[in-house]
Amino acid sequence: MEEEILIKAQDKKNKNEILLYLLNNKGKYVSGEELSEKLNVTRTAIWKHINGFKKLGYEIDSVPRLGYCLKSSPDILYPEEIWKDEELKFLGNKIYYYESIGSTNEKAKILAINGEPHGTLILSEKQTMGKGRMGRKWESPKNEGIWLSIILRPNLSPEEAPKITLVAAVACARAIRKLGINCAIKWPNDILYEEKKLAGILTEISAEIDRINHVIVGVGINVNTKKFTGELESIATSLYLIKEEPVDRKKILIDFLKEFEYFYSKLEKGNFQDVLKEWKALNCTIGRNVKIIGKTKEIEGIAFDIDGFGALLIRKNDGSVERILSGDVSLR
Ligand code: BT5
Repeated sequence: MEEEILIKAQDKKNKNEILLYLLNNKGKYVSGEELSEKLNVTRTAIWKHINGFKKLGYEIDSVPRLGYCLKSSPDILYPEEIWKDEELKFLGNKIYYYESIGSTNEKAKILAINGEPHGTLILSEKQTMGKGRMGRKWESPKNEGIWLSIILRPNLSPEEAPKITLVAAVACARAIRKLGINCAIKWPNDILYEEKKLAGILTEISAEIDRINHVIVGVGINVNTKKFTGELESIATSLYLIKEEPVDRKKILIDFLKEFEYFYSKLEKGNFQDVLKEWKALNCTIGRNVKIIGKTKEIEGIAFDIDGFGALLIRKNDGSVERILSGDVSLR
């Protein structure tokens, strides 16, 4: 049975100001009186909320006369952790946060059909049926990674949708590189480190012939996985395994969201060239001998460029050029 545990579904407008106040004053005592005056809430309400945060794993000291002091935050991707950063404009204005779910992409699809707005973010600590492309499985163990989906309602034609995968790949690679990890993008949807997969992207679209209804971008980043087993042992890696120490998931998540907004806004303004330029600077596919395994055929040759739609251009051994829109690439 697929378990679904929703912790919170909330608009940024209604964010929990008490938690934000504590987060912004971490390590300091704030009195109940101060909280109640500044935030216009009763002392009883504050007390109730504080107990709720403690249940989530926030370590909060309460000392008579001194007040409350947030000592440490749990390693969870709680929405207020994202909202405490004021920089995001549309991404995460609404957040669905799960402890467990089948697949964030599947949930996002339902929410998109129900009319949830552009930029809605679906996050889960764990996926029981995480999806890769073409019916493949994405391992998403609890608290070990970032498993998210974004609902987008872009003003693009359906054939431009692959551009969004490139935006997500650039954002993901840049967020990871901030840790000093020299990862690279493998066309179309992988983030690799030393040829091992660190993150994957699954873009799904709902469209009519000439119009996109919505796009769901799913991103999975292996953060603190200590060990991969079975098939994944030789092909997957995590930030923990690279850095040899635990990595703060909240920071990666926030960095990713900021980068995504930045490059997505380029796309929206018609500056896709800027995305492409960055993609090219971060990729490990162009210039390589590749084999593309498509649904119906295999193609071998040199990947020499991507075009203005994000399609991969391959020069085959006979000199002819193929334009690849989707498929699995193996680097030779
Ligand atoms: C992908 O597919 O790389 C897309 C992965 C997208 C996952 C996110 S998580 C949040 C959102 N909700 C979802 O349900 N999905 C998205 P693909 O290129 O088809 O790669 C899948 C293959 O990667 C599998 O067949 C495995 O070989 C391998 N794999 C599975 N789990 C992995 C992991 N955690 N890390 C690295 N490789 C993995």
